[in-house]
Parts: sequence; C-alpha cells; structure tokens
Amino acid sequence: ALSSTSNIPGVRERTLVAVKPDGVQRRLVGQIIQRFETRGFKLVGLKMLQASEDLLAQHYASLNRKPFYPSLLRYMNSGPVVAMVWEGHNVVKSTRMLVGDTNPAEAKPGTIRGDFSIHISRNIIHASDSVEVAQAEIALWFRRSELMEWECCDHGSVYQL
Ligand code: IDP
Repeated sequence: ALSSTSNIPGVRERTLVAVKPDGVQRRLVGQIIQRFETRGFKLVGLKMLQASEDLLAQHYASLNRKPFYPSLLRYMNSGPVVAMVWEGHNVVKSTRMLVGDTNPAEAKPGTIRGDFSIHISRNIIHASDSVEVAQAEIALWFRRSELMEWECCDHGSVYQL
C-alpha cells in the first residue's frame, strides 16, 4: 500500500517553516504546529535555534537592499526561532495559504498571520515562497541527518485509499 500511495506526484515536496522570535515569545509554537499536523502534512525536521547573523544574511539575501533589512535581521536574531520542515503534496503553496499575506493587515482571518499577528514587522512566521526557494532554505537551515525519512500510518487516508 505504501508504494502505491507514494506515487502521487509531488507527495515528497518539502517546505521550510520557521516560527519567528515573536511567535516563540508569545507561546504560539504549539498552535502553529497543530495547524500543519491537522491539515495532514508530515513533519520531517524540527529544531529550536538562535539564528546567527550569517544564517539570516543568507536567508534574507534577496532583501538586503530594502530599508527594513537591518531591523529585520535584528528582529530575527532577537531570540530563538523554531525551524521545521513539512512534507506533502503541494506543501509549499498550501503553506503560504495557511500562513497568509506577509502583511497581517491583509492576511485573512483563519490564516496563521491573520489570526495571531497585527503588524508586518512582527508577523510571527516564515514560509518558503517557491519549491526552488524551499530546497535552498532547507539546505541552509538543516543538515541532511536532521531530516527524517518516515511513512505516516495515515498516508493512505490523507491521499487515496
Ligand atoms: P514573506 O515572509 O511573506 O515571504 P518577504 O517579502 O519575503 O515576505 O519579507 C520577508 C520578511 O521581511 C517578512 O515576513 C517581514 O517579517 C519582513 N518585512 C517585509 N516587508 C516589510 C516591511 O515593509 N516592513 C517591515 N518588515 C517587512
């Protein structure tokens, strides 16, 4: 049964999610993880860390000319973050939908940002915005040995019988 359900295209897609320092401070880690679990996605990596300036500079390299870049790095470096890798069909796009608009004022109720945050400079969570970016971000944040290969027992119920 595992081999047939694993043939669904893109079922091994992965994305990087990080609860930012404000989300950790506000004790939202559990509720955030619960949304991904109840949706049916599979957790394949999880750790708490204090992100270094070097890691953050690489992670946000594409934003390094933005006026908010210095304060963004200070914010992300201000305390521990919880980084995770979630796996499943279409997980990158579905996660962006779960997370909501970058600006919480635009994020719909029901999304993580829309339910738990107010201002763009403290929007509690990061999620990769494309499959290619996700691959690069996972490689940046996690060692291969920190990523688990495992089969969820409910795989067939989540995808197909
Ligand atoms: P994303 O996190 O939704 O992918 P990006 O545009 O990649 O959005 O921006 C990365 C992060 O930079 C945002 O999540 C937010 O924390 C911060 N940021 C983006 N735009 C602004 C801004 O105009 N003011 C302050 N912080 C911002």
